[in-house]
Amino acid sequence: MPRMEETCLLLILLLSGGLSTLPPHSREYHFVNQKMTWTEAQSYCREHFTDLVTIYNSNINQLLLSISPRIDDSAWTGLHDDRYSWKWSMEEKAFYVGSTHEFLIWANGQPDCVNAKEYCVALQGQTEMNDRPCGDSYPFLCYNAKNTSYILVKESRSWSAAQSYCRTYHTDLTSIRSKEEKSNITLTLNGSGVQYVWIGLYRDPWAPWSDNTTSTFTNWMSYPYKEPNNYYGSEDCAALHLMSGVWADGSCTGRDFFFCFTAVTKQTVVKMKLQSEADMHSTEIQQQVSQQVSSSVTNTNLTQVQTMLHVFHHLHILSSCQASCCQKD
Ligand SMILES: [Ca+2]
Ligand SMILES: [Ca+2]
Repeated sequence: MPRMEETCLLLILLLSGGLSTLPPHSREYHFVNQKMTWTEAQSYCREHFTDLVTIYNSNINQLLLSISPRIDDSAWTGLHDDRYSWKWSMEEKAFYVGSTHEFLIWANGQPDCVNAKEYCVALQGQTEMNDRPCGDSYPFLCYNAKNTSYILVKESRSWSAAQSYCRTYHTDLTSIRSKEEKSNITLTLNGSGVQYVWIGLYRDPWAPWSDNTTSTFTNWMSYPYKEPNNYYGSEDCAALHLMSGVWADGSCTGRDFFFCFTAVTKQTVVKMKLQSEADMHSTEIQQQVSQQVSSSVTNTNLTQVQTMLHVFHHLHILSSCQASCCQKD
């Protein structure tokens, strides 16, 4: 008795990755030949592409040079420095310290990030805050949570050495999170004569990038100027020099060309050939097969991947079982 004819089905699955799982190489880069402020450039990139560029390594830096003109001018990157992105040492999470605050008061003109080097906060004149170079040595204020006390250590140390001391002998460098805490600290400092005293406020400079990712790669100019230098006092955005590819901080309100990127959705194509004695021309059978394949794919290690199956658009019923396709044995 002749065997029932086998039909074969070719399934092509397109698996599309979510944006957050994409490595940097699946991005497309764009040079925008218009001059805008950093904020305008950011809006433009977000509207027309994905965001301002993040530079993860020297290859991307080179790539940006290769798509832009060699002129003595600069283009914004997604790198910026947020002067209000402070954290308390004790909590290590973001704490917004705006320009005005009930009990945290910045001294006149602060935070000014002189020479792009001031990323730790000291109380100045015992009451007002000033961002200072973390390597400077000052007396410091520890907090002891066991007996809710504030301890002034008059021996001068760098901010991180002061932090280690407080963490070893007490709880941490002090926070100032309420009016009460502020008055206790004022009492502790009263009559001590200290000019600057470290508290627990600090920040990570130049992080994150506009698209909210972080990159440890930097390519700051080292000669003739050592950048970033905050030379004009409000240089919180980073531009790439189009001749040399090195970076410099500049005023965010200045107008520059800029680089955007587009996140490219990664697609993995999986081809499957199925053979069966069932009638593959039957829509019902096709649906069953498709459902089974879908569930087996989504249950595997591709759970991180947003799985989209376009099975039926790419479903080809092979006219006959060619040797290369479905021969048994
Ligand atoms: Ca300062
Ligand atoms: Ca500069």
